[in-house]
Amino acid sequence: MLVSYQKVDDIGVISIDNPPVNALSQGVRQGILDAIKSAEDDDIKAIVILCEGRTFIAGADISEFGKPVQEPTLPQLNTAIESSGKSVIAAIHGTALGGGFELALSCHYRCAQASASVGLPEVTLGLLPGAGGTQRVPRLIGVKAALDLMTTGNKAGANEARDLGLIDRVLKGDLKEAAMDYARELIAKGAGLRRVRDISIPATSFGKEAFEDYRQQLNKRKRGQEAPQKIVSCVEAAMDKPFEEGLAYERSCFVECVQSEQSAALRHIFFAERQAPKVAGIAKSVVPRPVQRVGIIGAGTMGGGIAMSFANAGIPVTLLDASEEGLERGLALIDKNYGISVSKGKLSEEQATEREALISGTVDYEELVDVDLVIEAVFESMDVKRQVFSRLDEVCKQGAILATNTSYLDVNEIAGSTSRPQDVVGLHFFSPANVMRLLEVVKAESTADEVITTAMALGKRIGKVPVLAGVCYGFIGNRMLRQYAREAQLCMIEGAEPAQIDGVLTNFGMAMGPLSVGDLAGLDIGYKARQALTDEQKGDPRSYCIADALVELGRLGQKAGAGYYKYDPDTRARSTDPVVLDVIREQARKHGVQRRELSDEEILDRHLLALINEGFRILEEGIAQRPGDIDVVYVHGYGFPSYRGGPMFYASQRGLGNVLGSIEKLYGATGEPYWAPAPLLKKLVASDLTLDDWMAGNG
Ligand code: 3H9
Repeated sequence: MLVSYQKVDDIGVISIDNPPVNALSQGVRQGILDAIKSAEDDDIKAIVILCEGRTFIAGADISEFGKPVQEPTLPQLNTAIESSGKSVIAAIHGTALGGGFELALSCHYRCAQASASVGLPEVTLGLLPGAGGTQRVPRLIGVKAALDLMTTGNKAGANEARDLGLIDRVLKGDLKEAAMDYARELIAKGAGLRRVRDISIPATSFGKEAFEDYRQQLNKRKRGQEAPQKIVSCVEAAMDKPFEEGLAYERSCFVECVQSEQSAALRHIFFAERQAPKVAGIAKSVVPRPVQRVGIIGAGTMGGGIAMSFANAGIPVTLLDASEEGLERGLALIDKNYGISVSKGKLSEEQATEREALISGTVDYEELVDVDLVIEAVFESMDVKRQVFSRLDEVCKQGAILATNTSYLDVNEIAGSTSRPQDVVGLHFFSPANVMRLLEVVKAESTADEVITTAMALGKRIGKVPVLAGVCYGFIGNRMLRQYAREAQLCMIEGAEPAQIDGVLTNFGMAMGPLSVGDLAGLDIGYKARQALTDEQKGDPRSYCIADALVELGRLGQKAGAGYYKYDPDTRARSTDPVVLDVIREQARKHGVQRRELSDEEILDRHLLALINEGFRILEEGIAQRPGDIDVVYVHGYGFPSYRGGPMFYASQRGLGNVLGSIEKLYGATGEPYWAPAPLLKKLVASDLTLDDWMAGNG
């Protein structure tokens, strides 16, 4: 039964049991409403609402959005709870989120276990709290704190929530017993009904100007997103309008959000992230190997970032470098990074010290005999990697997983340099590895299912979003990135300035434009990598000649104060540099390119279509398991705006026929083989199928 009601002495207990997270599906809403009605008629003095399983209600059932609304709606239920003539007490454990916390806010009292947390994360789904949250929270904690809570979507731990005024009591001991004691205490005190809707917000507490400032700040922090701005409007309504009118206004804004493309995109990403670690074809009986200690080879920026990711999750790490100096530099960088987290208030001194203590350094491979997993993050050269792996093969215990963080190299070949290819896997982290959430798990020909399962479980344990990729040059993300980066170079040589290209892509919502990314990463990296390639491998010289010319002028990017832009040495502010424009024109002349004006639309389309066309190839070749995996890769590894759902979702929204038509036009105009439409895209359009149809096996 989803909801049960039981009378215990003079208290009615409503218990919700809808695993895994007690989401408020229609059956749950109906069950609670029925139970409230039964309790009203019963001879009791108070009602306690609590949940079975691992958590209090984690929100509305997200999978119901976009489908016809079924009554009772959550706002209807919450009104019924708040209107109850008996005191209703929410007893929270785990996470009370979104609609779940709004239900608790409609109760007359809230208590929570110390380990619980509460929050209104709707904004992360392109929504706003639509069951009274925007009207009740400001009444409880004031306008500014309410805006911060709802526009960030951050959770507050029980103690913090009590200090803010969101909950009334932090409980000790067993949830049910402690909640019943609290209810008895309230009855004994004659505490009565305390309805949040009856609390008024002082009209002077946050003026019109303050709302305007807040909106502008949000425009910067949440550029392009609709829901955060609507949250501000709802909170403004909470101040200006009577409760019922505010609630009606909130409802209309919520309905607009649910129907928006942004919310559809964010909900897609929510489910895609959770789907990604699931690997088709691996039996449920395959269990992950235990991982208690990790080794990392290479104390550079990448190795250090990976070490921090594990230490942050409480997993001890042995960091190995070939030289004492390299090791010292690496450990010093880790120390500096933790120091920055402390100075920004993200970690306490104590937490930083604890985490740092989990990382020990060595130059001796023998110290890796006990590790359960070792991740190699050394220089990107097959010879060097082969040497490292054969050494690991000698020292590591049987059953240890040997992983490479390579971005491009053939994981099959790396696995072949060991006597245990079944234990070798790619674990491709993204820089900065302690921050970026994407983890590509690269399955080589011989990688054992158990190793993949372990990698997925471990990825989740350290807070990453693991995505399975097959072996090919660049796996999922970097293989697509090559196509995208090529278009940035070609748009430049054909007539666009770096600032136009970056501007078009950041206006679309990308975290950074492609040329700013190049300057940040350092232009010398690509340059060095190209030096190792033959002319044929390098491809069309127009797609790298400007970058090469800049490197040869010493313009290595931000670190040199100059790259595609020049950078102010003090503020790091970037500006257009006429020298670069000369270089671009000179290269265009050299390669016989007639420069012209490029429209913003053309620039945007070429970049996005390049990603999408390659995405379809990757899908058809089985390099990615599903379109949603590609989207997760782009959102979490490459700054693609989550509110656009990733390149494949964007393609579906735009219409595959339209996408194909645009790619065919580019192919017709350029004749370049990379613009030949991906066969899968053609096939789907020809048979009028969607990507979902294809995934369901109907292609
Ligand atoms: C809302 O409430 C709107 C209201 O304001 C207004 C309404 C009118 N619905 O994350 P996990 C599934 S908007 C449906 O791996 P964890 C999830 O897909 C909602 N399904 O577990 C997964 O399925 P599967 C506001 C949901 O322990 C399984 O549960 N609330 C929902 O790492 C386990 O999830 C939120 O945004 C849902 N609401 O984390 C909270 N939530 O096993 C969203 C989860 O098939 N949820 N599932 O892959 C979360 O943040 C995390 O799930 C939570 C648990 C922290 C609760």
